[in-house]
Amino acid sequence: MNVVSEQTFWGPDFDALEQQDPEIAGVVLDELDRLRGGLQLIASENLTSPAVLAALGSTLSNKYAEGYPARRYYGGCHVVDRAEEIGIARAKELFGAEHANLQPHSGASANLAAYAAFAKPGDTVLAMDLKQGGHLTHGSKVNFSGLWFNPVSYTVRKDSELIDYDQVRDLARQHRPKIIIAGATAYPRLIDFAAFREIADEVGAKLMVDAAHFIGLVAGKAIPSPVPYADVVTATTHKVLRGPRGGMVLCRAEHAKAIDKAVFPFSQGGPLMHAVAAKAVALREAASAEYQAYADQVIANAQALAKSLETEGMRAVSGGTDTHLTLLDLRPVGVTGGEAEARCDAARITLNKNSIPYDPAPPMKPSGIRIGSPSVTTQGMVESDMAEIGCLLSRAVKAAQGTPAGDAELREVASAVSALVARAPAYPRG
Ligand code: DSN
Repeated sequence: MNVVSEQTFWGPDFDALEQQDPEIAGVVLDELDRLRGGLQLIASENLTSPAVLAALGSTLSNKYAEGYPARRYYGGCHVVDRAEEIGIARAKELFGAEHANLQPHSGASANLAAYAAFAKPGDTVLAMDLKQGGHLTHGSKVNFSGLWFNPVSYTVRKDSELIDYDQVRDLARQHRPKIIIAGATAYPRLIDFAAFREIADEVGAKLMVDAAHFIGLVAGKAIPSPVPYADVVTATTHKVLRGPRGGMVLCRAEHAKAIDKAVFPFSQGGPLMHAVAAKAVALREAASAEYQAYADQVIANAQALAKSLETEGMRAVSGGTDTHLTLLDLRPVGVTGGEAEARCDAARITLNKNSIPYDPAPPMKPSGIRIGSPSVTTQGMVESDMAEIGCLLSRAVKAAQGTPAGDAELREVASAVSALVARAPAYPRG
């Protein structure tokens, strides 16, 4: 990572924040300490560059710019237009896409826009079951996707824990969905986009790939791209891609108008121009040779970590990973996902509990954890560090928290974590 001084890092006005609002300045600094002091293994998080943070903390936040470049509902947009034009051009170039929209505030907003472009309330949408690794916006009953549309869910196979493409085809033939969604939040393996395209074509559905998790690996040319196969690719910009929190849509030229209208004015008002500019910065970074090496290392690290945890007795769902994330079944070590999350938290290892496919336990008390390598790889860690992390994580997961011996063990793991991150810190001090 780039080395930066505290001053550069937070912009020239951090002093002003400290003077005017010490409470919030304290939150900002405490969060920086938290990032620096522990291991961030949440698969959907990353550590953005100082350049991305600078764009986010800029006066571009002030500007109302409803509409699109050169077609705005407000005056004075000629400067922010440049940020959006540059960002769109970079996204199209990086992903080989015919059209890009950088305005979605989040991945969920990008998905809402894709639904709005291709379906009407009541239409059928075929997507992966949330309990098996899908997303809330893939048809959950508590989300617009399940309330306004008719969701049909596909699953993974019980034996291999891989997507059951035969079942996807059968369900598509039976239900004739308007949209088929490929993509997940807890699926560690590559997705066969060509197979999904074939099924979508057979039933006349649009193919939407929700690439939120893995778009950064696509940007780094570390895994195959869904862009040639999909009508629309939705994504977040803050996961492996390492940009600001936000969303993005890539699509074929024939869908450009429908997608743009579905983002604004259908589902959003003014775009967040500071975030759009920060997305442009991240897209430039992602086009570099350095980022490509990063994307390869993210996968190598995820695989090394999965292997190390399997040696410690945990079971990697589907037998491993091809991506940045691993889903671990903790039943072989007799610990619940919630217990593991709490124990790791106490040891300064941040991860999340997660359901595993066909989990016999309820979603709030799932049997697994999900871990990812994007943040530790940004810190410059490599496979040998993953072996050490695997060992520490395993000690934390197995520590009987609440007993004197267990709590002592967690304290020991926490200090070993501190020593490890001191060698490859997040946001190194200048
Ligand atoms: N919350 C994201 C994740 O952690 O995967 C998905 O929206």
